[in-house]
Amino acid sequence: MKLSFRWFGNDDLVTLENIRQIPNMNGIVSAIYSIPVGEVWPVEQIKEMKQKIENNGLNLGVIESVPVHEDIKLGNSNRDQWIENYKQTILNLSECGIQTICYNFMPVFDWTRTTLHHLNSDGSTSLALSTEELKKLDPLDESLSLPGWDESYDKDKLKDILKQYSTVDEEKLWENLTYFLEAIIPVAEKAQVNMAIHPDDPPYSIFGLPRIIKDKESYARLFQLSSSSANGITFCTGSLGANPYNNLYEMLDEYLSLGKVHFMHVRNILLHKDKSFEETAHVSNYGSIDMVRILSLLKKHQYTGYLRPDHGRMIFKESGRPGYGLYDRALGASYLNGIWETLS
Ligand SMILES: [Mn+2]
Repeated sequence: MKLSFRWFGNDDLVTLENIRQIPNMNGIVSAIYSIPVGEVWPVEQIKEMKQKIENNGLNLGVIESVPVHEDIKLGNSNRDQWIENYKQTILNLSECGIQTICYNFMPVFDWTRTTLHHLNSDGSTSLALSTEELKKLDPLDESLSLPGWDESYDKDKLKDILKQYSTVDEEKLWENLTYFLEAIIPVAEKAQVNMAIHPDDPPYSIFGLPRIIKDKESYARLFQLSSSSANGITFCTGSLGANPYNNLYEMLDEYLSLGKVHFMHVRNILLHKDKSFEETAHVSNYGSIDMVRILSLLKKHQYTGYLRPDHGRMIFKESGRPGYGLYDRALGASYLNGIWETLS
């Protein structure tokens, strides 16, 4: 297991100088955020980012994410051009030594919460999702904006895209994912790049939009699409753990044995009866996920890929990007280091 940390580039308040001081921190997980979704990532820009990270004694381990253009997810007639661009980006990343690309296939909205500032009893704040609140949320409400949502859509554009999705059900979305993977997996395989699809977060339909990467059945179907190891996954404990029917340990055990796990996101959530949850400290007894069991499985299968502490709480009066402060993610990393050392 190689420990890594998400970094949002030069604008991130969390600096590489700080990240490198976290014990055993080896890799950086990042992306080029200035490139519009769907455009090719130029080699020069990838090299520049990589160099900056290496100058700080770290490695660019994983790209998270290369976003998939909405036309591909919708199966629109112009998708082939976006897919050609995506292939070129895979080749360019490969040329720069990148071996793992995280991506997702969630329509319109990326991860979704109902609050970014849930107040915990110790005074820290964290991201949370209330299923009751979620029912009341209207994505077309002018005043509503949550990070994780693509800010590049104005409300009219959003209205238009949601309308386009009215004819896309789960089956159609599977068809569109199949079309995409049939095009890109052979290219990734040849370039020795592992594609690692991230599960939907939360792992069920929201706002009437289809969501398909969410449970055991989804993964069985995904793996059937291509047996290539380039067709792999990002196993995210927090996302998959938000569905109480997902047995994380059985799933992880199986997918590791299949060689499908290329990247690990490790965080804890406290899951309630109605499927509402709060993101907690990484430590097992704060939430619903047994971290020792998760890391034991990685140890059992001699997992050599990257793992990152996922979202953290906001603690020590830190302000910044919700879920992505320095302090709680550093505490999470240290905790995971401790488990790993014990297992070793
Ligand atoms: Mn995740």
